[in-house]
Amino acid sequence: MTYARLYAALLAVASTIAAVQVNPLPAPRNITWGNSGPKPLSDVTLRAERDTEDSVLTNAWDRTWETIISLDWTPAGVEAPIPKFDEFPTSTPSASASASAAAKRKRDAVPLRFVDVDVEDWNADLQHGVDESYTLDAKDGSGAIEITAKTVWGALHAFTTLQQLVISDGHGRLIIEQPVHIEDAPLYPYRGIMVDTGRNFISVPKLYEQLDGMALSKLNVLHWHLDDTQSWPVHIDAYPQMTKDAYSTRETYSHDDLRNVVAYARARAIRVIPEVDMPAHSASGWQQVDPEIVACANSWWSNDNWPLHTAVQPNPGQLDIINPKTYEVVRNVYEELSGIFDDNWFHVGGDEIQPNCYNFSSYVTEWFQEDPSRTYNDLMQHWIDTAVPIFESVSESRRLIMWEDVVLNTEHADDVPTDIVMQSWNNGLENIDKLTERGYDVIVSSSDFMYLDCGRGGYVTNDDRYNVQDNPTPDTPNFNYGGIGGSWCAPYKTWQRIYNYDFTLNLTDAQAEHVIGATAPLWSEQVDDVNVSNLFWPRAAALAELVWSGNRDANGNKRTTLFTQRILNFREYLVANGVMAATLVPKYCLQHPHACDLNYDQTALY
Ligand SMILES: *[C@@H]1O[C@H](CO)[C@@H](O)[C@H](O)[C@H]1NC(C)=O
Ligand SMILES: *[C@@H]1O[C@H](CO)[C@@H](O)[C@H](O)[C@H]1NC(C)=O
Ligand SMILES: *[C@@H]1O[C@H](CO)[C@@H](O)[C@H](O)[C@H]1NC(C)=O
Ligand SMILES: CC(=O)N[C@H]1CO[C@H](CO)[C@@H](O)[C@@H]1O
Repeated sequence: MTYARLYAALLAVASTIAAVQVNPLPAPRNITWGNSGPKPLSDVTLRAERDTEDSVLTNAWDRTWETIISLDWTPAGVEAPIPKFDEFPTSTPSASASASAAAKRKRDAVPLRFVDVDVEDWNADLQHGVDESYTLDAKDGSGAIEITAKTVWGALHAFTTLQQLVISDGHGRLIIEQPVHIEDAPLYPYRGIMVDTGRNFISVPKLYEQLDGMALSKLNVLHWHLDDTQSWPVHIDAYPQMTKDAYSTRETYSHDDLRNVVAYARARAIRVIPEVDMPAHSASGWQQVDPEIVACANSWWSNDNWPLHTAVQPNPGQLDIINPKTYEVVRNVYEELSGIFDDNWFHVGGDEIQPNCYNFSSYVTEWFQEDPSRTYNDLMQHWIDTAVPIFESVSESRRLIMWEDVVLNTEHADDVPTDIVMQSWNNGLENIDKLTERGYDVIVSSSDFMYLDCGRGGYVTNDDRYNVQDNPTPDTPNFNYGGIGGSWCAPYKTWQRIYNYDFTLNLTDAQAEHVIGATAPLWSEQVDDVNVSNLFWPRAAALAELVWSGNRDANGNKRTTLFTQRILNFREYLVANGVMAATLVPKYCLQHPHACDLNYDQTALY
């Protein structure tokens, strides 16, 4: 018998073997369903030792219950554990037997009226490594859903799990389908997505929408790439002229906007880690303070004559590493932003230095002339030695993140402190291996697996490579067919690509300890409010499960087959919650589990 047929048969007799229609995403580390029948809910009230009006917990519960009531959710597809052959019932129970069983269940079903939340440490701050574990019980005979958590942040995760467990029974009643016991905690403490508001502006309401999706999928870090060469959208009191390089006066963030995003995120157990990318990817904003602190802003970026290129994309610009004024401005901007973003961590960029750019700086060219033995590695070391003390000075608990380029690229610095966290985006496993080998903590963002902007063509204009009329065969690919189509990191990364990434493969245990999590970046050259949600979701949810509970079952086998219905349902749930997630399949595939699989053999990915 095939699994597909098992599924069909399973549905027919679902009640007898406690199959359930829902499983939350991310899958909890340990979820145990009972089989005594549905548990109805009615006006569930929060009971906690501290449930004051303004508490994070109370607000979160109010949101959760409000969502449960207003959605009255019915999942479209069925997720059920694939039964073992010997567990599979061979005949349907007789009508009278199932009728009397149903009657008994109805008698026994005590409605759940309370959610009791027991938090061990009410004061634990939302910072890296805070305990996010929780347990959740909806038991027989008890009138309360019981949640225990070490911290408020763990309790919030319990709520987003609970929210996905409660469904409509189709007759105006909310139920949890079976008694359930959950023990849950994340595999990795750092689980993020990266939004880029430098290439295009993203409005505050759209940022909230991303945070809603993150909360539902238990992602806990919004990495906010604030600016880039193209625009500077952030108001800075010290230099109000910087936002002359915003796209418009409306496409800016006030301090209140920034604080509101941080507060909205925190209320949902999400940290916001800002990035000011330095010293490369810098022109807009900075040049308004003093054009002398930016090199090559007015050069031709020159990808058409690559040996002379000053940037990897238009428009060029890098902070002048030798001009002392640079550090005064960097300090003032960084300190002001550190007062708004209260996370202990801050991302200070460090990627993609282009040597040619500094030919346009008299400070740098004279510095090289002073001592002909100096190299670009020395120049980057000068940046590290001068800028890092500024970055570390704001507080004792400040920890920095940089892109891996600063230690791995040709123009690397030779001595980068190993307490700086490295975000790895090139060469997949190879760079993760190199960085962890050298003792750096690593955030995985491998572009071949996790870049959500890839595979949508190029954006640079007047590109003659698109002016091709032939129709090549697979053996003679060109730029447009079988080639990269102008996207340097093509193709598009599908949810299956993301979910199956084993990013600690072949690392030693000691190296694997240095991998603290992953972030899926969405660079926004071709992204703004119109499609930001569509590109993040639901693919970010594949990452969310990968870093929360992994992509394997208890036996170490890939569980992508089971994840299919989870992510298809979750996409519907995101949309219902106002997160405009992309369509993954014809809805037929959602409603007919596994009918759209490539392989008839359901174990293909096991
Ligand atoms: C999952 O929870 C059940 C019930 O508490 C327990 O018996 C089982 O050992 C747990 N499994 C794992 C893998 O922790
Ligand atoms: C920058 O200077 C270097 C060294 O003099 C030279 O090799 C390179 O071609 C110059 N680049 C540009 C864009 O002028
Ligand atoms: C991992 O290690 C195995 C065994 O040494 C090797 O065959 C495989 O190619 C490695 N995989 C990668 C991606 O490095
Ligand atoms: C207006 C626009 O460009 N929308 C696109 C945003 O990205 C998604 C996903 O690639 C496309 O489907 C939209 O057409």
